[in-house]
Amino acid sequence: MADISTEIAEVKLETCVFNASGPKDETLEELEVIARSKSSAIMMKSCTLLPREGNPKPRYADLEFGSINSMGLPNLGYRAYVKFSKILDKKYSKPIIASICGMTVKDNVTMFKAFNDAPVDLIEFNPGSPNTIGQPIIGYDFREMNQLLKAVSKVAKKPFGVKLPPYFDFVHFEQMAKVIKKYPVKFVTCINSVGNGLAVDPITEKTLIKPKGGFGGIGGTYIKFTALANARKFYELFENKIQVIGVGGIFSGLDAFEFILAGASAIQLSTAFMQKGPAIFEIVQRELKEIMRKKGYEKLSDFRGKLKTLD
Ligand code: RRO
Repeated sequence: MADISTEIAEVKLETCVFNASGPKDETLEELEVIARSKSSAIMMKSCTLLPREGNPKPRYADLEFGSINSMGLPNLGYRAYVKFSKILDKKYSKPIIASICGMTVKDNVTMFKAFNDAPVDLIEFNPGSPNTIGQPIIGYDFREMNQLLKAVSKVAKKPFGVKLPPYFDFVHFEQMAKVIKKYPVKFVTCINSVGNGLAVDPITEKTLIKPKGGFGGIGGTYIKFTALANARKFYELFENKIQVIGVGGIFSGLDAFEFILAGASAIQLSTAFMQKGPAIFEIVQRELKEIMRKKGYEKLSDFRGKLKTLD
């Protein structure tokens, strides 16, 4: 049987497939569903200093080939996730990942410090949701990213990575990579949803979601090629010194295979988990093993990053 285990920042994962921050990972009940599934880690919802209700509903909609959301960062506040990590750590043996998404530099520093003393294995720093009303997507502001990474790097004791928005221009990839390389960032997660799409219902002539005039982050198959490009580009720019986790439009083992070929060390399921439920983790893992068996690959490093180009 093919071995699809991996390591992120030296944390061992039984398989390379786990849940993305966002869908169905806000409450302890939801996190326990993930803990009992085949997800190889328990990723928690991005948290803020104080609990947030999030944006008005409806704020998520399934689309033919994906999803649109403008959740607005609903979460129970970081103290709840510190507490949940202790409960999950006692009950289950899987790595636990906190996702931090503070509104200010100070909030982020406070939360990084708090998770230093919690039984989380990794931290995924999400510097700015695409849907927080009145807040820009921080990942597009390279100066602000530099300030944030400088501040959190000073206090972080757990290995951490950065969840990035999609980039579309080679210059932007290079600028972001240059900032990230200055700090002890262990991995990047590519990509967050593609910000500010618009989905309409032609019958009712209304937008599908309520917040922000109907604008929201697009996920699922629509964004797979953008996600693959981002995973590939950062893999090339980081030359194996900083790992890449792929997320965006992965529904099958074949999708997962493509991301690993592009250079990803692990992959996350977001819209697929939202739409298909916890059984999807095992399906993707089984399909990936089957593809590897047919191709004669025994482990991920046999093909990871080895995408061929036509020149
Ligand atoms: O909660 C959200 O609206 C949200 C977040 Br924090 C994020 O990082 N990405 C997204 O698509 N939605």
